[in-house]
Amino acid sequence: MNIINYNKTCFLKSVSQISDINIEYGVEIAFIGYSNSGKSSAINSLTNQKKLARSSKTPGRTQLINFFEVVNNFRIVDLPGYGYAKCPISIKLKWEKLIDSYLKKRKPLKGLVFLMDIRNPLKFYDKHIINIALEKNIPILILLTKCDKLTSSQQKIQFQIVHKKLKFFLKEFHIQLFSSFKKIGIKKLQSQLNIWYKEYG
Ligand SMILES: Nc1nc2c(ncn2[C@@H]2O[C@H](COP(=O)(O)OP(=O)(O)O)[C@@H](O)[C@H]2O)c(=O)[nH]1
Ligand SMILES: [Mg+2]
Repeated sequence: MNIINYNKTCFLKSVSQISDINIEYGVEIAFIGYSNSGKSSAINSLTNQKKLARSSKTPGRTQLINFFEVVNNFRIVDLPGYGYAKCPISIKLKWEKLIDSYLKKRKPLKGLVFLMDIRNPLKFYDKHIINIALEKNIPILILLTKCDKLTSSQQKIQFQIVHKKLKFFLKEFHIQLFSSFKKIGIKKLQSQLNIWYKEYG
């Protein structure tokens, strides 16, 4: 398989429930994390496009599951950000159910890119997601996002802390400092996606 060109990624469709997805073939890698953790920015950086996944200063705007096609048979998926404090509990529960059912039922799902703000990693719902990934044996790449907000020594300390905590939960995982603003960690993100696609595609 040739190296994948992520720049040609295009929008495929959005759904508000998983029964609306009518594609059952190929390989899917989902981007997951708290609302405002930097998912849309990471997808835009990965694909070298400014507005492919909408990035917003208002948390909680992405309320749908968004599918993008990288190449034929290979998709990336922007899951709704969880945990937006200001939204009504009924909407929160709906999102969480949507995310849970996607993770538990979706057959093409072969890997998770798990985004956490480096200043505030491993929050309550993150642990819930890690447990589902464990249960379903879904491989994980953790991105410690917005690392440009910390000095390089603070970055190293946070990296070690998160690494140590995750080793407690997970036998195998990948972890990377990441910044969409400073273009840090994008090569690692691309190479991990290449590996997953090659392995399952
Ligand atoms: N400092 C910094 N801010 C970022 C970075 N990536 C995203 N942001 C900001 O964080 C906010 C949320 O980003 P977004 O990509 O929309 O997050 P999403 O809700 O997870 O999709 C926006 O205001 C972005 O400008 C980054 O690498 N560094
Ligand atoms: Mg978003």
